Amino acid sequence: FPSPRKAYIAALRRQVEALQGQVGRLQGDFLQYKKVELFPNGRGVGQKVFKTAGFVKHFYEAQQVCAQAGGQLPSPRSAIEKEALQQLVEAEDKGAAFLSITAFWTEGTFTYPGGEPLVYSNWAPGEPNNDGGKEHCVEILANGKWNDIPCGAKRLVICEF
Ligand code: 291
Ligand code: CA
Repeated sequence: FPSPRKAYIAALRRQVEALQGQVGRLQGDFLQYKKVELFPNGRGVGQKVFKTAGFVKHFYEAQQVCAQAGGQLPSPRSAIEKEALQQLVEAEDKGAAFLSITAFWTEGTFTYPGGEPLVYSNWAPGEPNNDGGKEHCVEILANGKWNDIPCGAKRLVICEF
């Protein structure tokens, strides 16, 4: 007969093997639902997911839409994140989309919502130009370039999760 200690270890081993099987199946199921969820209006980049709402709103309403969904407006922090957003803008074909980035606190200085300085930008040539002295929000165009615009303009809503 196995000693109580050996029997205990054997039981633990069976439990670990069962857990490994369960985690493996969960990973497979999760990958499947990720694909389903991102088709056709979402893009996953690392831990981030961008998803378009499919409609246009003023900046403040767009901000609320994303916050209510538990997300926020997009803060692309690298070229790869910018490209994912660009793909969504192109695919949706409803014109440019809002970014989270604004120049509310310091005219001419664009920041993330918390006020942190930008770690990445992709301004179109000559932008930001604060046209008319009232462009404190930012759009990403179908070519991926950024332009400052009035926050009262209506743009495609994409949220970041
Ligand atoms: C021109 C440029 C931009 C400016 C834009 C605004 C957009 O780009 O002068 O710097 O931000 O016009 O007129 O304003 C609104 N309300 O959309 C046009 C194309 C990007
Ligand atoms: Ca501008």
